[in-house]
Amino acid sequence: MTESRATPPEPIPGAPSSGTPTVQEPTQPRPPLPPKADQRSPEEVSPTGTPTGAPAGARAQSGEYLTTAQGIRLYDTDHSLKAGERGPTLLQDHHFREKIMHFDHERIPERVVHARGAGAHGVFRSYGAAASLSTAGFLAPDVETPVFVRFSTVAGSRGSADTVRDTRGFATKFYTDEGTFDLVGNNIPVFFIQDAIKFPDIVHAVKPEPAREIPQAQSAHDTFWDFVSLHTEALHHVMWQVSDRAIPRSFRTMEGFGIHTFRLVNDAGETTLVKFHWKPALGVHSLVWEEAQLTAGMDPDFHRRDLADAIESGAYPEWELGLQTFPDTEDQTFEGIDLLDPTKIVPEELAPVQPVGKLTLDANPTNYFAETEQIAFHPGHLVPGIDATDDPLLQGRLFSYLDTQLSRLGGPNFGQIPINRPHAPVNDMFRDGMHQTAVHGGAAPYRPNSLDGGNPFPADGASHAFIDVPHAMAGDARKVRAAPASFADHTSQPRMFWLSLSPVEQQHVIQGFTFELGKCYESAIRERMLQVLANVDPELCVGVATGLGLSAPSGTQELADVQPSPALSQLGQSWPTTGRVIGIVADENSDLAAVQTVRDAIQQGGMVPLVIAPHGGTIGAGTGTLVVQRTFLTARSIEFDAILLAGSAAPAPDAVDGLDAKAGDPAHQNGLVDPRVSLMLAEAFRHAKALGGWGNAEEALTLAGCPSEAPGIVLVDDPSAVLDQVVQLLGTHRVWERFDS
Ligand code: HDE
Repeated sequence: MTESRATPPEPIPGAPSSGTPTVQEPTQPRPPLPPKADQRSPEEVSPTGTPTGAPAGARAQSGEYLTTAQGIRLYDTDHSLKAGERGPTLLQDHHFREKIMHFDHERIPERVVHARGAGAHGVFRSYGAAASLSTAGFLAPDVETPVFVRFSTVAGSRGSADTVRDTRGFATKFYTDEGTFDLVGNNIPVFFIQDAIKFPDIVHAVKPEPAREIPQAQSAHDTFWDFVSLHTEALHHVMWQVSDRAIPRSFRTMEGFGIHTFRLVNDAGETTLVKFHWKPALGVHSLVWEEAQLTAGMDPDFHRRDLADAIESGAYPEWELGLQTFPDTEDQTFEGIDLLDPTKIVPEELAPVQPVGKLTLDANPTNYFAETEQIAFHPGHLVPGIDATDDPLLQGRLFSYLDTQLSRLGGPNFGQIPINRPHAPVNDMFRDGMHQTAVHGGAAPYRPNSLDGGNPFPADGASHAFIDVPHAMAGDARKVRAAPASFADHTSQPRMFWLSLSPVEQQHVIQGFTFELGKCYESAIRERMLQVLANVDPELCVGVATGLGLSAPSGTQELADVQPSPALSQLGQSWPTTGRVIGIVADENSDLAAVQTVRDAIQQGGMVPLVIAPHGGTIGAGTGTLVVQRTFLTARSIEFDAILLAGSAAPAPDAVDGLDAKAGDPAHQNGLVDPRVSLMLAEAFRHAKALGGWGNAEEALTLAGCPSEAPGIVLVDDPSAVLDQVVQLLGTHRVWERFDS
């Protein structure tokens, strides 16, 4: 019998392929299915940057039949060639050897840091607002540039969970007409260290400890806090790292920062110092810590899935690129802040972020390995009009990123891998090497030459050459291993960050420190870190000390006299709700016509409705039939930004401890409401999520410990009105009033 997958009228994102599979094995030869509508592959350009005109997907598999790597058709790939049915495999089996040889070498080294990532294709549309500051063609008015963005965590291995407490990478490759520009940033605007030479040290400290290789993807362990407490320049970064910023709700709700100061140069040769910012259209929104921990177990791919689903459902993630600009003065400071120190920010109140263009991610990769894994970023991929500064962290990065690709991507020709190919002519006179895919003509790969008619010729500014800004060095510069005196201030900006947060966010910072230090084995490390915090703020230090059961030391220096920067808080505004996920709990007793109406309204509002029912398949009958996306067994609160209850969800037949241990939670057993639904509501309530319902939903909420008069609980008779109010609440991300501080 042949069946087709039951799909709701508007498909829910997440289908694995573009076809609907049949239960029966397909046996009729046919060409490979096309990619899904939400997928794109790298543009078809040659290894040397020439458009090929080949159709999209030309690099994918082709033809109806199974073949060897040499294109020879095969009749069997399930049996090796043997000396008789029960005999040994023959060395002659060329197909077996080729298949296993390739399989044996499928893995490449993962990135030393940022190994866990997810990527997407998109476009950057320039407003032109930076055109007077930089000659970069992609910043001219209305220019559209294809991009690929890769988001990542820093510490974990490739298979680690998405929602761990960590900094996130935010790396963007702009395929401009003048060559490739990479903006390789993070979601935290400052870094742990001030000089690249310490990078191996901080990374060794945060990675799993060497003897037991634990913990995975965690900073909550002795070596990390040993390093940080002895290395106070890391303090500003760790303030952000223990704050909500390090557990984002989604990649779509993160800011991005270039961190370093860069130098722009315009047509007249005038220079401006700048910091790059990405501002998410959806605002900055984070998980709460328990939610992040549950998610790491329930759905380790949470961020990866969220990004792909949002794009698939048309809720394209968007950011504005913004610039903070500073005069290029001799001392390279702004309002007393050293612009070369990557542990310092310039508050937006002192230098507003000026929008210069919009990034839209509108397509998922076709193949994770080919694109997201093989993409190779490099802060030295700069285009004319954008130059590096002497930030000692950036200087070291300019070496590291090329070097790392040699072992990761197997040689110097990684720029020819499809996702890395520039969209501008490449005429570099580099030759040969592992995995060379260009077929270079010509007789004279050197300059000057006469045998190739002199080609290639040097360009100049007028013909868009990259001209290094002839920036003056300090007259008395000497070779020293030293840092400027201003780099020694490690506490004023951590204090500014602390003072800029709302009370809820401050509580989360205290809790973050207490958790991380609480997981350290050595008391000396905790005590040393408290001493460091005492110089940031006494209330912070006391809060953490209390949780650790230690006494709070007094500071050893005067508290810095700083102004808060309101822009550092992520609360207090309302944002679009595009792509947010709303769970609807329903069963056969629910008013399914109302559920249908609400479900469609959610979809029309650009959000994702997921129906949660006692069993899979469908509920209801006839025109009122509803496709179920999650069951009481498979659903957990972490997947939903808000939950709607169409009735009171009576216990399902499998609501028994032996079948689903969640159902055994004594706190949620009352015989009236399914205990898994109660657990889901209770979690969503304490994670400050909006909850709504109609019919006898109030009973279910009350029994789950969610009083109807609590903030963010919407109980009215009209289901559409419930949805409207819940969506309103979603705009502020969470019902912050539920946290009592
Ligand atoms: Fe990186 N970093 N980094 N980093 N970094 C890498 O390059 C390095 C730093 C960042 O999605 C590596 O291709 C040094 C700051 C991102 O592919 C490596 C220093 C910032 C990514 C490397 C830094 C970053 C990387 C590992 C200290 C934010 C992932 C694999 C001077 C502005 C890019 C690779 C992707 C990846 C070195 C500091 C961001 C080893 C030596 C500061 C987003 O080359």
